[in-house]
This record gives sequence, structure tokens and C-alpha cells, in this order.
Amino acid sequence: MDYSQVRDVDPDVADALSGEVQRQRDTLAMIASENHVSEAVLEAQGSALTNKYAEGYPGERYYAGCEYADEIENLAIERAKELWGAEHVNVQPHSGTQANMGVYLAMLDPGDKILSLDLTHGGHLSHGHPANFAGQTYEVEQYEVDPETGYVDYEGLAEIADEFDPDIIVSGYSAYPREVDFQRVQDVANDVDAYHLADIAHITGLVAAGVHASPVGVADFVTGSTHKTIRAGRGGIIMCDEEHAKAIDNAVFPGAQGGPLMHNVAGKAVGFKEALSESFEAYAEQTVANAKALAETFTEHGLEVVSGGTDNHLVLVDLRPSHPETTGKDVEAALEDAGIIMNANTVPGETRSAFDPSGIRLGTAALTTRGFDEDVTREVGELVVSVVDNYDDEDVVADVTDRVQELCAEYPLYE
Ligand code: DSN
Repeated sequence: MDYSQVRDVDPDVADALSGEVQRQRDTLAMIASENHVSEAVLEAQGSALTNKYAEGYPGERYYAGCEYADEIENLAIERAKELWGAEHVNVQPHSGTQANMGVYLAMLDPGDKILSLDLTHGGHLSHGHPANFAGQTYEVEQYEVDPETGYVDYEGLAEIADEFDPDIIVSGYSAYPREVDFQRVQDVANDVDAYHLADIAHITGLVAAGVHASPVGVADFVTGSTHKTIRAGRGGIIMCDEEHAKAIDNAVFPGAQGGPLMHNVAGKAVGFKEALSESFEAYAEQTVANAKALAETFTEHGLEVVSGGTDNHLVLVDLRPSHPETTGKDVEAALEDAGIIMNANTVPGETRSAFDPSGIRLGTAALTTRGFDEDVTREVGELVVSVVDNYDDEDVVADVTDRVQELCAEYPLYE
């Protein structure tokens, strides 16, 4: 990864690209939505397919010269079907948000009703936040997690659904550490005659590996992103039954997007092949085991872990009970100085702003890709705690930085 050809043309960009690789090598990526894809996936994404327009679908393109695009998109689709067991798969969405847009566009009219989890309780912008197209196009009502347990309040969801009469209910979240009971959401959707969209963006890899319950065959639509826990090329995916296949495909193209990013589809195909290997299941299991170890370490050191633990790849910490004067951004900045990259996050019952919220969110998918086990993850947890406790103490941050550098050297990336 010396970017020598870029360097010949554009040393500024080459420096930044090399800098990014080095940054990833020298830091611990704990943003729960990030991972480190393989060099094979990187190579596919950086391929000449970036030049190709392939509007349409395999065998039915609006442009000539699509034989290799067709082959690759078909491979991505077939592998996705095998990974998740879906009848129909669309691998063209540019992102998880575009995947959700595809479902809304296919099934809703402007002004129709979406019922989804509040963003500060773990939802996602594209589930209907007022700042997002979804909140601006549709009427949105939101359910929450139980303030006592931190688990989705399924009874509250049912009550709101009865009253609101939604056209679609969204499950699947971006800052929710517990297993989602997709069947329970489906039961509510059945009761109120609504569609059910399960957005598994964060847990695509865990679902594929069977370490989290699958909504495929339960929910009407399953969307996801392809670069988080599944560790494939960057982008989104939609899965559904044959019944809705045409509506979904038409909504993605020409409805929401133009030409598919075929280089990313190639990255998806390669990453899906990697995820079909036996070692991927072990990876997904280890990712969850590491997150549990992280949550336990935080709890042992007095941090308030939302819901008391985790069932998936992420841990959400509410700083208010243990560190009422410390904000998520304080911790995010100090940890970044120390080489631990995670994000400040809103928490249920948030009392601060989305930009400088009361919590932090950390994930283990990328550390597990580097080879971390529970013991090392516990140590990382202790390093995080020492920075949370002393975020404005330069000596503590410097000590943590030294240890992070040692760990990065011990578990090398992109050698
Ligand atoms: N930005 C992603 C996340 O961090 O959860 C979702 O889009």
C-alpha cells in the first residue's frame, strides 16, 4: 500500500492515503460501525469496475459491455442469498441509508406513517429523524427503550402502533446492545397490518454467522450495510421475498439511484465469499465475546453500561451516573489522543446535545479482525476506563498511548 501511482500524479492525496493506512495501523478502531476489510476486498473496490456504468440488473442493463459487471453482481447476489437465506437480494444500494430509502420508496407514499426507535434510544437517522429525508417525507412516530432496563419497550411499541396505525414499523438499530426480538416486532406489525423493515446494518455479520437471531423470513424487508460486522465492500443491501422483488429493484434503480457502484459490488462479492468460510463464524463469535468482556470490564470499574451488558458487538456507556461532569466529547477527544478511536453517542434519556452527548459507544468488530481475544479486550477496556477517569490528565493519556502503540505492533494490520 505505497500508493506509488497516486504519488506520481498527486503526492498530496498519496500522503493522505498513506497517512490513513498508518492511522488505522497505529490506532484501535472501536467505532462500532467500522471494521478493517481484507486487502482482497480493497483490491476489488479499487478495480477498473469504477469506470463501468451498469444501470439495470444482470441480464437487463441499459448499457452495453456489462458481461463482467453481470458476473460479479450475480456472484454477490448468490453469496448473499447463501449467507442470509433471503429469496431476493438487491446488492446495489450505495449505503444502508440508501437501502432504507429503497424500501420506503417501494412501499410507501409521501405522508405515509413510519414507526421507529428514537435516535437517542439507539435508532438511526434514516428511520425518520426530522433532519433526514425519511423524517421530511413521511409521518413519523417513535418508540423507545425501557428506561429501567435499556431493552426495547416492546409493549410500548405495541401501544403506540395501536394508536398511530403505521404503514411500516422499523426494527434494527445503530446503538442498541441487545438482541432484537424480530418476531415480537413482526407480531405487532401483523396486529396493525403494517410492513416490517428490519435494519440489520450493524449486525449483518452476526446474523450471517448465526450468532444473532435472523429477521430473514420474519420481517417483510431486511436492509443492511455490507462493510460493518460482515466486513465486505462498502455499501448497502436489501433482502425480501420474491413477492416484493420487482418493487424493491425498481425503487433502488431507477427510483433512488442511477448507476450502481460496480467496484463496490465487487468488494461486496469478495467479502461475502470470505464470510462464507468457516473462520467467519469463529470471528463473529469472538466479536461478541469481546464485546461482553468489554462491557464486564466497564461495569467492574463503575461505568454505567446501558442495559447492563451486551449481546452483540457494541457497548453503550452512559457517563452521567459515574462522571456527571464529563461529556462524551471529552472522552472521545482524550481517547483519540491516546489512539483509541470511538464515538461520543447519545444515550436513552439524553439530557445533552447530539453533538456533545452523555455517552460513548464502542464496538469490537475491528479489534477482533486484528486478532484480539477477551483478555486483550479487557485490557483495552481498562485503558478506556483510565482515560474516562482522567481525560484531562496528560500523563495518564500518554501512558495509555504507549500501551496502545504496543498493542498495535503486537496485532499488526495491512502488513
Ligand atoms: N454511521 C453509522 C453508525 O456509526 O452507526 C450508521 O450509519
